[in-house]
Amino acid sequence: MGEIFAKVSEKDITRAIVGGFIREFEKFVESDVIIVGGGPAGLMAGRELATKGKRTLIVERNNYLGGGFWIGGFLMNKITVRHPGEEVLKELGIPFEQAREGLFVADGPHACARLIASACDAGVKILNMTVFEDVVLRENNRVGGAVVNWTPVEALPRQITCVDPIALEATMVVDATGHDASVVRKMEERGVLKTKGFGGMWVERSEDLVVEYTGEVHPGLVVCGMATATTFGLPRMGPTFGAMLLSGRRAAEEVLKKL
Ligand code: 48H
Repeated sequence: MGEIFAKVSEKDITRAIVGGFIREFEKFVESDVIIVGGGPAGLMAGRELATKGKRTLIVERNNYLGGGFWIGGFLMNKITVRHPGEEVLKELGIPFEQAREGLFVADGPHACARLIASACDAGVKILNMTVFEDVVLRENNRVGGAVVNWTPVEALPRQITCVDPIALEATMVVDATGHDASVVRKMEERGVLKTKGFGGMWVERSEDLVVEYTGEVHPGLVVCGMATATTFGLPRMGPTFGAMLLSGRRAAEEVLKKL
């Protein structure tokens, strides 16, 4: 029987994985920007920043990227955007249909896959299965990076892990952790910021407000996406994602002003 595949053994495969990881990881120990959370807002922000040549790292606690963008509303694999969100769908090459004037519907997995690919193509480095644990703080509590750990370590009971996290430095940090607003909440724990919790659903107000409030909430820290609603007590918007995409874009613009 002829052999189809190249003659490569287990040690070569292990070396390729370990070497590849270490080389890349070493480079991203210090980034221009760390984006915590790889949902639609974080991916969009990452894509825009990496496109501008900024060293951009996305820290994501799950194995998969995309957050709530995969399944959209009610486990039905459909995501919607209101005008002008469809312009971003077009830009990303995501097929969509018009549901009614000003409202567009797309397939969640297709949209999500395209957004992830576009962030990767732009040069974003992804650290998945990695959970944000704390902030690095400098003079006057300026945010200077993120303290992270492997998600499986965090998931184990404290008494059998005791694994210290490690710190990654960055000029800017973006909280794109969705409803949790994990980074802003950590600043709240430290007595630096205060979150209000997101409000009840009101699509027509919420999306504009989320984009409007996206920005720097503390020196070194920008908030975007649903985390903006949690931080400022803005109404939620349900399974419509135009504001997540535009808020991600706005976060990138705000970060660029500071780099
Ligand atoms: C590492 C973390 C941590 C952590 C969380 O939830 P997301 O999809 O967030 P957005 O803001 O990009 O989009 C929100 C949208 O999906 C949504 O839910 C909407 C529009 N809801 C409206 C409504 O009315 O409810 O993604 C956040 C990502 C996820 O992948 C998390 O796993 C990740 O952040 N994450 N990653 N460390 N501590 N916390």
